[in-house]
Amino acid sequence: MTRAPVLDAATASGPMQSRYALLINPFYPKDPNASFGKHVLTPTLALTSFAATTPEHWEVRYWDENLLDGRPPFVPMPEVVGITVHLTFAKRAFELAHWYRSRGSKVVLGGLHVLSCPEECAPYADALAVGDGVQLWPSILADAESGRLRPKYTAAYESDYRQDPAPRRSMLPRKSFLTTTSLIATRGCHNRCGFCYLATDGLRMPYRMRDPGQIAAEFAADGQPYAVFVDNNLGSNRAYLRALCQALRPLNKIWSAAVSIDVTDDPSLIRIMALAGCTGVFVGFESLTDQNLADARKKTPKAGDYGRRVRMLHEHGIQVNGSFVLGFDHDRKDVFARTADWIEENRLECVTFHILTPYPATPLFRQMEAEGRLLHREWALYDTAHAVFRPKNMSLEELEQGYTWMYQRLFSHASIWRRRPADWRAVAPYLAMSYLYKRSNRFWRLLIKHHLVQFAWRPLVELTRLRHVRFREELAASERLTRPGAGVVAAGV
Ligand code: B12
Ligand code: SF4
Repeated sequence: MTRAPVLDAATASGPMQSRYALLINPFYPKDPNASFGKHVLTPTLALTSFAATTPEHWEVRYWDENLLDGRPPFVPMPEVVGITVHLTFAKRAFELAHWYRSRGSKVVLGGLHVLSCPEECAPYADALAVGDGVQLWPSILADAESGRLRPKYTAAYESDYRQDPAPRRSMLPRKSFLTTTSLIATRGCHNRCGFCYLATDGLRMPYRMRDPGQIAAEFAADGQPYAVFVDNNLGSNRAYLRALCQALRPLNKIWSAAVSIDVTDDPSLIRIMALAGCTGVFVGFESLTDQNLADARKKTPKAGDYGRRVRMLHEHGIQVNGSFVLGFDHDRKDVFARTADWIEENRLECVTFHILTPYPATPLFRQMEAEGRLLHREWALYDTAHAVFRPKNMSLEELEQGYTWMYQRLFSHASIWRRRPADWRAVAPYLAMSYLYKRSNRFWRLLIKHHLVQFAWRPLVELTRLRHVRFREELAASERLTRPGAGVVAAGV
C-alpha cells in the first residue's frame, strides 16, 4: 500500500493499437494512520466522467494502480494515454507519462494539479487538459487521430451541467470497490475557504447542478444498494437538495454525501434527506475554534453550536463523519485532546484528520509563502498527513505527533466503544463497521489484492439498507420524531 508498481525501463512495448485510449489513476502511498478502506470505498469520477464522451470508434480502458493489480497494461500499446494528476501523486503520473511517451503513445495529462501548476506538468505531456475534461476529451481524441494534437486544451466549468453524459461506470472493476456508484450532482460550493482547492487562482466554478431525475436514473442503473456523492458540498443550494431528495426517495436505496454543517439550519431538510435514504454525512467541521474558521473565511455556524447540529443529524438516523484540520494559527498543543474529547462527547461515528496543507495557487499557499513559512515544495508530502509549513503555536514535531495521536486515540477500542450510538439496536452494526473499516488495514490489503472488497462488504451494506428502509417507514409514519437517537449505520463513511 506504500510502493508503486515497478515500471521496468527494459520492458519492450507491445504493438501500437490505434484508436485505443488507456485512462490511468496513478498510485499514491496510503497513510498508515487512516483506514486503507477509504481508498476502495468508491472510485474517483475524474476519468469515468470524461470517458463517457469517447467516440464510438475508439476503445477506452480504465486502470487504477491503487487496486494492487500491478502496473498499467502495455500490450497492445495505447495510441493515447490519459492520466489524472493530483499534487500528491504528480511524480508517479510523470513517471508513467515518460514510460508511455518513450514507447510512442501520446500522453494527455489532466486534473487538479494540471490546473494549479500547468508549467510544471507541460514537459511530461503531449497535451494538457486544463479544466473540465468532459468538454475537452472529444476534441483531444479527434486531434490525436488527425495528428494535430495541441499542447494545451482549456475549458472552464461554466457549461450547462445537465448536458454532461452520465459517467462511464461500466468500465470500472465492480468487485474492487465497496460501491461503484460514485455520484456527482453538483460542482462548486457557496464557500471559498482559503485552504480549499476551490480557491485555486483562475478556477471559475460557479455552483452547477444536474437534473435530480438524471441522478436518480444513474443510481438506479448502476444496480448498487449504496451510493457515495463525491460533490464538494451537496448542501450548497437547499432548494436543489430538497428536489434531489424527492427524486431519490422512491429508489429505497441508501447514500452518503459531503455537506457543510449549515445544512442543519433547516431541520425539515434533514428529515427529507433521511426519508430519501441519507445514512451518513461527511462534514468539514475543520476546527472547534471560531478564530480559525474566520481566518479561513469559512462561513459557518459558531463551533459552540456544532454539538446541537450533530444531535439533529443523529436523531434522523444520519451518521456523522467529521473532518478536522489541525495546525491552524490559533491551534496550540491542547487542540488535540480538546478535539478528541469533543468528538467522543458528541459520538461522531467516524472521523478524518488533516494537517493544514497549503495547496499551490490557493490564498493559504500565498500567505504561507509571503510569511516564509513553507518548508519545501515536495508535493508528495502535501498529502495532509505531513506538516509542510512552520506552525505558529507549536513545533513541527508536535503537530505531526498530535496528528498521529488523534488517529490512535479515535481508532482505539475504548474510543470506538465510547462513540457507540445511543440506540442499542444500532450498536452491533456500528461496531462491525468500525472494526472492519478502521482497524483492519492488513485485512484490507488482502481484500483489495484478491478483488474481494465488494463481496466482503455487500452483506453489511444490504443489512444497513434494510434497517434504513424500516427506519424511514417509521419516520414517515410519525409527524414528528418521537424516538431520539435512532441511529442507522452507514457502511464505510
Ligand atoms: C473521490 C475522492 C477521493 C477518493 C479517491 C481518490 C483517488 N485519487 O482515486 C479517496 C476517498 C480515496 C480520496 C482520498 C484522498 N483525497 Co480525495 N477526493 C475525492 C473527491 C471527493 C472526488 C473526486 C472526484 O471524483 N471528483 C469529480 C471529478 C469529475 O472531478 P476532477 O477530479 O476534477 O476531474 C475533472 C477534471 O479535473 C478533468 N480531469 C481530471 N483528470 C483528467 C485527466 C485527463 C486525461 C483529462 C482529459 C481530464 C481530466 O476532467 C474531470 C471532469 O471535469 C475530491 C473532491 C471533489 N469533489 O473533486 C477529493 C480530493 C480530490 N481529495 C483530496 C485529498 C487531499 C485527498 C487525500 C490526500 C486526503 C487524505 N489525506 O486522505 C486522500 C489521498 C488521495 C491522494 N493521494 O490523492 C483533495 C485534493 C486537493 C488537491 N489540491 O490536490 C480533494 C480535492 C478534496 C478537497 N476538497 O480538498 N479522495
Ligand atoms: S466548505 Fe468545504 S468544499 Fe466548500 S470551499 Fe470550504 S472546504 Fe471547500
